Amino acid sequence: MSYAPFRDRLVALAGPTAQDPGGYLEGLSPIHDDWHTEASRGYGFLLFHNRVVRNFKAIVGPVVDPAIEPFTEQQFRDMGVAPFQVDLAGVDTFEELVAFSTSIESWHNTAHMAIGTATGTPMMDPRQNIFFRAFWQLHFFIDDTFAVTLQAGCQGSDRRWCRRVHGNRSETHAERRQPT
Ligand SMILES: [Cu+2]
Repeated sequence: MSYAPFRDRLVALAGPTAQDPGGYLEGLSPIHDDWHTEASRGYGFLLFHNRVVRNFKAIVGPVVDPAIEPFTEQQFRDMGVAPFQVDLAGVDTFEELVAFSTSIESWHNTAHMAIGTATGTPMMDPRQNIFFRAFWQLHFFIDDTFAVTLQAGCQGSDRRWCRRVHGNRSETHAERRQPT
């Protein structure tokens, strides 16, 4: 899977910049740009952004005032973004996770465009958008949604994708709470 080298780059970045929020964002910029030119991403879309968001919350979050909150449904609507509608309770097999990742990624592409237009931020440029609040508000929302499906996947009868994620040594907070 194409995600692994990116995971390694993110891990290598987060260590030395743990006390350097500006350095973390500067280092993330080219990694994020490379990621978005990667051809087949599959559910790596969720894993990549999950790690990016986790690192951001730990390294940059504490120095951002006011704190960044995920966009609400109403805020999405006000920017012309149709709310993301998938029954998350149904996402508890590996195949469903992949389908969920693909569908939220394509929704997120449309959202990037509309939010860029509504806020005047360069949301379509992966090198620049990470420096803007709107990017993180969108990705906090997506990551919260991912966390719900991780719970469902780890608790469901088909736990393959839970293990598959472990197989790539890509732990998530939900997995750490509920190791398989
Ligand atoms: Cu994005």
